[in-house]
Amino acid sequence: MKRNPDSILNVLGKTTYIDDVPESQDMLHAAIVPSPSAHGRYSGLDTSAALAYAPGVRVLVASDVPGQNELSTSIPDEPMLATGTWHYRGEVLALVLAPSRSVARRAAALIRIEGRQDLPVIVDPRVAFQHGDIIMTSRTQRMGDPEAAYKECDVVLSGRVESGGQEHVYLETQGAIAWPEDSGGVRLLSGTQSPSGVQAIVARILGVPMNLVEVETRRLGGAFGGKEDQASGWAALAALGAVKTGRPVKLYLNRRDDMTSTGKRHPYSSDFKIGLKKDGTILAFEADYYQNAGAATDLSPAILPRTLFHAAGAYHIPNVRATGTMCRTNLVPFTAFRGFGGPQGLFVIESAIEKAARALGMDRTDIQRKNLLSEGDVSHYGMQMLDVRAKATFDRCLEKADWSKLRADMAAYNATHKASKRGAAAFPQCFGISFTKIMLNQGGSLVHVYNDGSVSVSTGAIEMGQGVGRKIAIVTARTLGAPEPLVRVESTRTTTVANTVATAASSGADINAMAAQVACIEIRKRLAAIAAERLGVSIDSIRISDGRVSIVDATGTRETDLTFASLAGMAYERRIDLSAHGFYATPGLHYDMKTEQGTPFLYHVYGCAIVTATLDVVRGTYQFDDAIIVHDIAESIDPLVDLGQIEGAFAQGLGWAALEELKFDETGRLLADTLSTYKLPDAHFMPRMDVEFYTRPNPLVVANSKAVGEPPLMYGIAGYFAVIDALHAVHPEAPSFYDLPMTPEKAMAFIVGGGSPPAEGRR
Ligand code: LUZ
Ligand code: MOS
Repeated sequence: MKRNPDSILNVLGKTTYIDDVPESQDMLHAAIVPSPSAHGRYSGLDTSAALAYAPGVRVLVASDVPGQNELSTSIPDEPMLATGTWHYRGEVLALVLAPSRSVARRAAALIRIEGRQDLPVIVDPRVAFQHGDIIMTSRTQRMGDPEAAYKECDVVLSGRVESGGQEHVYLETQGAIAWPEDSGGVRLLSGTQSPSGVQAIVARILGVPMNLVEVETRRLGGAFGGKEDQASGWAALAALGAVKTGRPVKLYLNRRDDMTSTGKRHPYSSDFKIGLKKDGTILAFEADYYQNAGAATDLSPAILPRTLFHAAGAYHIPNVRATGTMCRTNLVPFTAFRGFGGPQGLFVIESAIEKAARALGMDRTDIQRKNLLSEGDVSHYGMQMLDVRAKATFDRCLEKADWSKLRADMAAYNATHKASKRGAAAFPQCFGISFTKIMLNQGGSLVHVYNDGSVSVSTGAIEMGQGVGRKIAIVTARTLGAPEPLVRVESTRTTTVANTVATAASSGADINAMAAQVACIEIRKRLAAIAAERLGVSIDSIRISDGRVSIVDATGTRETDLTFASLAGMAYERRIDLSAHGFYATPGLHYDMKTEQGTPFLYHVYGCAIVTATLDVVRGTYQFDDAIIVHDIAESIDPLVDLGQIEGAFAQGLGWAALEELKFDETGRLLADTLSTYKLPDAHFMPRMDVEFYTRPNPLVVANSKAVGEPPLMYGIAGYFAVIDALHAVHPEAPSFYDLPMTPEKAMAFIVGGGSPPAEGRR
């Protein structure tokens, strides 16, 4: 099996990131001055000590911004540099430039805030909601009539669900280098998922047209959504510095600044109500989601609908009401994170089903199975579900786990073991693929074939370790008929492919490999015409594959002397264009915001995970033993890349569900703001993983594939309920608690408290 070339260079330490770019003598280094509390007012900054600290120190504040001092792409509520108030801890008050990074940091620490007055702090989304502190208005999706349906139900249950945020912990922290240009604009190397997005913001900040700002991104050391919207501020600060000083400026956050000043996954607090028949059929479900949006709008208006779209999970529920509200708090603006509001919604419906299973005395998987989506079902947002793979993957997963036997074995184990208990849970998946904002579902490419037959392909896709470059190279080589080693995937640049969208929503390969394919089909046609003419056969009989040209007709297949490279040379001699631009816009998407009905997704990804856990009853600790995953990959473009995505996403999901604690105190201070205190999943934390691909082709997408980036993260939810299951072997009659992440502290509180839920109000 061939490997992703980037991964080999990564392992050898040869790939270059922004921090590896050689620094010129004249380069200035930037440090930020973060706000000291979560909410406050100030009259000014005393910069005298900072300026006197060393020669060449410069301090830039809001009044230095030549254009608009605004980072938001929706409601203008996010100044790049604060102007007299701050709304979360870590907001940038000033930018300090100096000839070295350490001087910049030390000078920044000498800046004094004048007339500081701290203001009341809200960290809890429900409190913000009570104060009317919300962003835009609440949104509600509905189908049927839950109120009426409850009357038909044998049990109706309600509950409260908390889910914590999550730090991205990309290996490479946020940063950018900006070079001033003689045009008055800048050239930037930016650690972003969205070079066009950064270009637009930088142009706005500088007050110049977009054509004076060029943004390049070679690759990222991880992003996970954290650099979808939030890379732009750091790039724009560097750009401001470059334009103000006429020198290159490098801004690279250290880990603590990054953890304090950049957004994370949204914490949610939610209420649900579920109604079922005795046999486990779900008739009605309602949910209210209080999204902790933080202090600025950011991507929250795109994330909230994804929560609503995933309210019913992988189930068909005839009566649904889902209401979501973005609540403004004094925490860092929360942002995109792999799953994008989907995991938060899915945890609520799975919690409701867990509660129902207890009330009905049923196996949770029986309720899950009974209510799974079927072909042609209409979702609560009015989309007809086609090519549904929910039952197929669920049944296969239970079969692989030998579920009945597993349950019997666990019951026997739990009956004979006092100090440890085992538990298991299944999680079925249904995740919608396409950006929730329809406009974003587009992409472009530029393909050059050089006259020696080597190929260069550019798209809007950003390689962040997920292997999108590898997939684009494979599709390009296949479509052109060029040998794969001759295809080079270029660095992503706004001057090469313009008006792109963030590499996000799992759709990086779907959109960009499609766009590359469109361009390659053009070039291939031109080359095939040359071959047909040279060989004196019809163009339809020309086959170009892996660099060789053959004739395929009724008489069979004949090899020829022509090669892909010789055709390229001939095209150049004949003055035939060897370049093409491709464009792809996802077809068939529409959505009516008034009725909250439509077809917002091109398709869905299905799958199922079963996770088992062993709980140490004395310590409250647990370990995950096995994870059996059957994942709807369709036809994999690169199985190794896809397996890596599934395993990595699952690890991240299990971390979110059962380990990582993003804790803020009442003053809005992030308690774990370094990697020594923020606990992450590692190889020891992870269970044995048995991943099976469900391979039914998906004709809607390039190479019959499916998007893979985000969906497997949600399998982590099975881990939460596996521990809950084990906890109930200790206190079978106690009610469950739905407060993610599971932690040993919570498990211990449940055990020693005789099954009372751990204290609330942590967020
Ligand atoms: N980003 C975005 C996303 O802008 N819209 C989306 O729907 C989305 N979904 C998942 C991840 N990022
Ligand atoms: Mo997004 S959460 O950047 O796919």
